[in-house]
Amino acid sequence: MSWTARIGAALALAAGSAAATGATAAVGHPVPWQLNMTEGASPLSHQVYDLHMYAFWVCVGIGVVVFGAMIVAMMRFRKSRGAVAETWTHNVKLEVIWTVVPVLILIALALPATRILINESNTGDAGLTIKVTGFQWKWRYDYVDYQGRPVSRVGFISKLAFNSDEARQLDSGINPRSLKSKTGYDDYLLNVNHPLVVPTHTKIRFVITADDVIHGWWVPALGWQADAVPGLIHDMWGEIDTPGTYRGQCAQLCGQDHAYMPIVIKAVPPAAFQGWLAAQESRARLDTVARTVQVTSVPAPAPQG
Ligand SMILES: [Cu+2]
Repeated sequence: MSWTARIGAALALAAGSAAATGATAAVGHPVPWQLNMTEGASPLSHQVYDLHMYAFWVCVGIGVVVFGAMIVAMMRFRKSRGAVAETWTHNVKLEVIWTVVPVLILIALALPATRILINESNTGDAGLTIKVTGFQWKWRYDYVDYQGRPVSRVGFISKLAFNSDEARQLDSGINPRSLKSKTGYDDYLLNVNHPLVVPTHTKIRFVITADDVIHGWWVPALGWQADAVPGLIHDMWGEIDTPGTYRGQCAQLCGQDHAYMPIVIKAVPPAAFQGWLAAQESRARLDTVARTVQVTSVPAPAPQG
């Protein structure tokens, strides 16, 4: 294959992977050899992505100007072309320009970034509130309220899926590559026993804390990462547009099994979520009734004397 054909093939491959990236980035999943960040699946992550692209093009502009000036200086003003160096050492006008221009660039970058930071902390008017608690080495999710009404005792521990946990043990004899989902997706160390179920098209307020050490709750598709600190509450929000599975990890080094506490969010349409939540609430109610019956049916001690 000639060089031009090789370059053409490489460009075609790059264009193909860019197209694939564009298609999958819309639902927040990275693809192999992806070069850019994912767009994520929440209004906040879209804003973060747009800011990233804006900052990227500002950097490209600065790069073109700086390297362009260097190349022009090297080509036109070199000794072999008879250039003679100037002898002045200060130029007030030039110094004002190279101070003011970077300040203006920094302000132009800081303004949209600040706008997004303010938007990130606006957790008001949420349709669903979920409390996220980090433990060594698992997560607990408690549903606090939904559509303005308190949720009654719906909460669970979400930890590494049993098959991954089994395979990761020393001398387990299980090939991690054999752990594939039904769709053929390699999900070793990525799945949990109970995913966090959330409705789509609903503003979700996450209140994030920890019970032992500092963890970090990070789902890239939501566009942010929040530290989970014992004794502190951080609140953030997300709103997922597309039903699907979104994955994340603990983002603070929290101990020996830090790498084994993945996060899985399952986003379903609101009607399906309501059904799921009602089933969880009635199960919690039945559980309470069963415990009460157990306690009250314990035979009273025989009278003495
Ligand atoms: Cu952790």
